[in-house]
Amino acid sequence: MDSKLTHISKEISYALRHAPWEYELELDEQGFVPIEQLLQAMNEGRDEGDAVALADLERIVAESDKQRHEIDGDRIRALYGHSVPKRIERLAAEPPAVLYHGTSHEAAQRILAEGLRPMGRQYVHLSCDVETAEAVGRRRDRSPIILSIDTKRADGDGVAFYRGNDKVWLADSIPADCISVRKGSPYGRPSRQLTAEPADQRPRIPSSGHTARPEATHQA
Ligand code: HQG
Repeated sequence: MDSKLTHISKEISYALRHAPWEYELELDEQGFVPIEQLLQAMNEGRDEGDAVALADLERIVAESDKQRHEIDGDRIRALYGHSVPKRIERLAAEPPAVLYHGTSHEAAQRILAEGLRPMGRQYVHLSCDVETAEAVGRRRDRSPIILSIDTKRADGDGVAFYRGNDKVWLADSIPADCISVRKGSPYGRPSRQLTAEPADQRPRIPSSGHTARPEATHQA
């Protein structure tokens, strides 16, 4: 995907995950907004040559490295990552027996003690495979800790799981007794921690007439 589409993708994630009000958008219960309204808001203050078109959104959905957004008829939504106060409704579903979570040494120590929490987002984000979890964790740590989640045990504890996309599952929280270390040593010498920011601490910088900016963590 070229850099123009990557930039647009980050702005769509920002609008649909974190700040729809900055675009005068209102997410419906499932997080959808009318495509027409999104395009209109994104094109406000943009030069004509830089205008975002429906074809750009379609290419982003088709060509992105991750399934971040979904188009359904004349609507579009973010599939995961939300931090907006209004909770996006999701149907509980049965996850694979084991899911993974990639994180920093420092966070892993806390997670093993107190469980996984959604922090700045609406849900905890889990990966279907170790490779995806590694990529998520590398946003914060050059040599991330990979945690395994025993989803059957979590189910026994009353935890509901929700499907984000083919590789991402969501949960409200995960108790510590369902989590084990799959890879790495959380108490070993931490590698240099990187600086991906939690969803609630993202600074704003101007972009295309809005106060929006691409997410620090998105496609980084
Ligand atoms: C950590 C990106 C201390 C957690 C990614 C993580 C993903 C705790 C951070 C998606 C904790 C939250 C989401 C606890 C959790 N104590 N730290 N009890 N519980 N944490 O960004 O999962 O590219 O909100 O380990 O690839 O890293 O933007 O969640 O480090 O799919 O599409 O708190 O965002 O996708 O950070 O990433 P985040 P995440 P995109």
